[in-house]
Amino acid sequence: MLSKKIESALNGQVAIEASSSQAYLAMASWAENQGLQGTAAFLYRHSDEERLHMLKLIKFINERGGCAVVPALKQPSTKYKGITDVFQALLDHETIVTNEINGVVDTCLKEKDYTTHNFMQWYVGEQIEEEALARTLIDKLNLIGNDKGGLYLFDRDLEGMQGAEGGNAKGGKKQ
Ligand code: OFO
Repeated sequence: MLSKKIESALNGQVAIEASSSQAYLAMASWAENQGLQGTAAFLYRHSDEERLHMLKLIKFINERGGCAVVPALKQPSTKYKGITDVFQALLDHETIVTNEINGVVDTCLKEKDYTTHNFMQWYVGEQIEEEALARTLIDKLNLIGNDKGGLYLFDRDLEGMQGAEGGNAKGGKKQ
């Protein structure tokens, strides 16, 4: 059975994963309207992954005798200066998510809830990969600069690139 503190910390995390999914959906739609089809496909997949992160939490809360709360969501930003701005916003968001996850883990230790602590380790690992992936993509965009040919190839590469869950920071498959 979850303590009220843990239940509320986990529900906070449900809201954060939902907001990640919504933010990346908005980024995907922006990219699609810019003609960046590969980037859009990557971000649509990323948005779907975040929804799965949220679902995983909802199921865990309910299975452990808590009550999961499906949150209301704020409208995410719809305007970006360019593609680098999109991935910088994504990295900034993930950095916040990492801090929040660390906060949940800390609450688990304080409450001596080792089952939830164990469950949260999956999210800890996921954050390392997501941040690394975002940094790699920003590095590539900085290398490309204003080179339109480079941007074309970047966008094409992203078409088939898995998110952090399906690949590593270089875009390859997890072993
Ligand atoms: Fe759920 O990993 Fe990003 O936010």
